[in-house]
Amino acid sequence: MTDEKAISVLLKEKRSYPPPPAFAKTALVSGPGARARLQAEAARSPEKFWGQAARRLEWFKPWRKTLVWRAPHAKWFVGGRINVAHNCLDRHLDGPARHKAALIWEGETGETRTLTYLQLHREVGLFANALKSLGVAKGDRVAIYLPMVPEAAVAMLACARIGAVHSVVFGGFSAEALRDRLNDAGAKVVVTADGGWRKGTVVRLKDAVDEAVAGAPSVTAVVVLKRTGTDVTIRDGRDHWWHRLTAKVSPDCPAEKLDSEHPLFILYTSGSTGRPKGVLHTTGGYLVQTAWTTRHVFDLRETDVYWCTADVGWVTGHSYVVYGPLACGATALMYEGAPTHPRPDRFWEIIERHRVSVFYTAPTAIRAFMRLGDEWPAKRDLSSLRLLGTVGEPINPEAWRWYRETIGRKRCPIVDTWWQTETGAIMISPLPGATAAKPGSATLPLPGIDAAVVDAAGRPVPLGQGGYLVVRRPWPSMLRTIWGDDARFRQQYWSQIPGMYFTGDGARRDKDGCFWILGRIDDVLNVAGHRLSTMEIESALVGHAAVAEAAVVGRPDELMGQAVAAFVTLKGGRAPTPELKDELREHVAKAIGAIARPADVRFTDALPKTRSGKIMRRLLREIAAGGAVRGDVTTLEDFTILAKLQKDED
Ligand code: 7RM
Repeated sequence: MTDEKAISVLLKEKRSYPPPPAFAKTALVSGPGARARLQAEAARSPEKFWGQAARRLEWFKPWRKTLVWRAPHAKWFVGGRINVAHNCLDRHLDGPARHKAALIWEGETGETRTLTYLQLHREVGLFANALKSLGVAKGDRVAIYLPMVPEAAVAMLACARIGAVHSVVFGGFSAEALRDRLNDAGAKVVVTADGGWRKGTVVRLKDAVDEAVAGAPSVTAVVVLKRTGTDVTIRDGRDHWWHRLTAKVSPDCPAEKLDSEHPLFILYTSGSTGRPKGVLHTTGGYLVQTAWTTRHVFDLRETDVYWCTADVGWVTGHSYVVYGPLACGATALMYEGAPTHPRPDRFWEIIERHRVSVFYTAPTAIRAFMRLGDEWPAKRDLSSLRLLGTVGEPINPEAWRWYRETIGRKRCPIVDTWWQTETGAIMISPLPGATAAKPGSATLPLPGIDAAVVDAAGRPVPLGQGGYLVVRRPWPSMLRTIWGDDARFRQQYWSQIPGMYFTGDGARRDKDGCFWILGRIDDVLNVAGHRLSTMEIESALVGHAAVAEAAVVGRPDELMGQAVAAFVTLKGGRAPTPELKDELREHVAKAIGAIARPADVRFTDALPKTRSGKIMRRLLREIAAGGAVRGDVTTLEDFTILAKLQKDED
């Protein structure tokens, strides 16, 4: 890139886009002054601010104290009693939302289903009683391994209704990954389907469940939804068809009056070790912040058709497909299948067909659509859109502008929302009627959120300088612990920077105080917005009989943000063949899931290590990226390895 070009890119990146006046005029929070006032008010007393937000929900019993903070453990709305399903469903039945569409679903094969709040309420009541009939009680763990069908939301809400703790496992995870999660959570019941549709073929979910449950002794029952009509084996006494089970029970199931801190769900996420962590979220605080952020970040209206494209297997699906929108009484769209099936304009077709007005997706999807060409969105009527959002990874300014111009047709503000599985809800984001957007920046922490960029000692770094992204005060939807491993919770998030929650991300702030996320600084990869641990992939690789040692790093990928690059040394006598490379790729896909399949596998005689035996990851990252190795390599044990690694470029 010439200097001139580089400078113009920089200048362009610095351009800011104020809210379109027509949008700002009617927005919930309108103009930068309004946000600043809200922000200042919340900073003076975060507890008062969140208390006000909580009063928009229906509590069976009011809380005594808004926050009890014994670092690193927070309790929000202490003494309060509340039920998430009651707030997402029953609360809307007395008003005009009673017969409003709660969920509009479209299957990959083209069928659509609409469930009104009243209808969804009934389905949830039925399934809650079905769970009870299997012996599920308050506090029991229920695993949900379903495709993107309305029943996924029904199963989650049914758990919430009776106080069972759900653990949704993404349908793309392998049987082995599912088994590990069942065991870690001690799941009593698994809810699954015969199969799900993906790119025109059936994903055989029930087979994976059978394999997983064979190694998960805590599971006493499996509920199977008939979705694809695929042949499955039904084990007598253990397996139950969803439709048979719900035919035998009443739809009336009272919502349990749960303590505000009652566990709502466990969601496994990758950390910097090989074992996934069960992030635990609880009831009151989680719902308060997901509801507040859904309403304000998406400037949600009664009349919106809101579509978040995330799978319910990820936290975005929990907070912004199911709980946030339903708590707000919104109409949420849910789509089962692949974004480009059967044609590259499937998403735009869905927006056109259902008149979607708020659309929330991942940068990796945006980049993929960008590549497919403007003719696909151009053919569709996207005039219903009024707001766009992104989540999951940093968005490159080029994709941001494409999104704004080609999808938003320059009318729609874009909200770039930063948050994590652990934070439960959006933390840093524009408010679309108030904050000027900058392509690539999530802009400002939301009111009531004390995010900062600090050095290793916890001191704020000057504007413009990179540092660690931390949160200094507790927030309502924060994770409460790691399921079954509070020591890891303390160690992972609260020990690196004294007295603060460490996010694992690096960031810097510009002169306006806007946050620019620089990406993970731990051993976590972000592939197409999905979190993967390098260690987890390494341990899968060394689980293969031919592998002696493995090191996994991320390398930049234009489409997916990052791609998995593996360096492998083989056991004596094993030949480094192309077939073995493919075998190792498949091995990882089987152990974890297709998303973890390495893009590159390189065989090497040895891995570059420091004298103390640490794998030199920075060096491997540079090799994987294809660039020359720069910087200090004086601690490298064997320089010849470096030369060999760089030569092997196939
Ligand atoms: C919601 C979600 C969390 C990690 C996080 C970041 C990255 C997420 C953004 C982002 C830049 C964003 N949960 N990340 N959102 N980076 N800009 N707007 O993605 O637990 O799966 O991942 O994702 O690194 O730490 S997650």
